[in-house]
Amino acid sequence: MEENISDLNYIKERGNEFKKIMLMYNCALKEIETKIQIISDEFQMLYSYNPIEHIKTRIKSPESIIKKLKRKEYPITYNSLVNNINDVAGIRIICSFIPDIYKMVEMFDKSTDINIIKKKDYIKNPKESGYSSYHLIATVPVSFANGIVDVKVEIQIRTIAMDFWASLEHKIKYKYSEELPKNVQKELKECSKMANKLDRKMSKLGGNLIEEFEQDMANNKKNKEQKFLKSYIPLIVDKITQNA
Ligand code: 0O2
Repeated sequence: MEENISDLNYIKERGNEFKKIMLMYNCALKEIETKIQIISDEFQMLYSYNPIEHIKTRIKSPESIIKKLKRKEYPITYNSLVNNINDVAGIRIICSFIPDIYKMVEMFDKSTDINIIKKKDYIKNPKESGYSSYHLIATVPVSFANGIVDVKVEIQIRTIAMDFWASLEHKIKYKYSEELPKNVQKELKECSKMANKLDRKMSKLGGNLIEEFEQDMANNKKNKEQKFLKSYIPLIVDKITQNA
């Protein structure tokens, strides 16, 4: 019989297993944060344009984990926590413009050390509440003394306007112990539409920035290839002719 962890005091005081699981998620967050920080630094250096405004990480609190397991009617055990809760470790990437979000997703798709297992596009299909963001569930390999473990991390990618709406809506929701009153829900949905309108307008204005950045990217790649051809190919050709 698996250990039931619904007693919060028990896991806080005696839950050694819980601490080990949380350590695993903490390490995964550090790994992924470093990888994203490198992408961000590289963008800044190569293209003088960085689609990332800022990054936030968080580990879900024990209270929140147990609440989610209960809400989704999953068993309240360690196994169930690891298998059913995808966002114990969460990283939020705040981008400047909407197209930047899709650029980031493209980059994650190409990454060989971050494995995407699920994608949810709440920008094209916002949630009933008005929430919009792009969610990725990924695994990152983390090296421990006993071997490598693939740990799940939720990556939320959104613009400043989407983040503004989600953060404030979260706070407003907290004010009410029960479900939000219908009129508040309606107003929040209205606010989400306004934020979306602002986002699209700003993205339209920033469109040239993105095009310039893409052009830079293409030129940079071309320059690098030309540099490689100019400096290394003659050496290789020399070597081949010497050996002939
Ligand atoms: P908190 O407080 O952020 O920890 P899954 O099992 O992954 O398929 P899940 O996790 O239920 O399903 O799905 P979802 O809805 O894709 O992602 C949940 C997370 O997105 C939430 O985590 C929030 O962070 C965010 N989110 C989703 N809907 C809303 C919303 O209407 N308003 C706000 N502000 N955030 C939202 P948690 O665990 O619910 O909360």
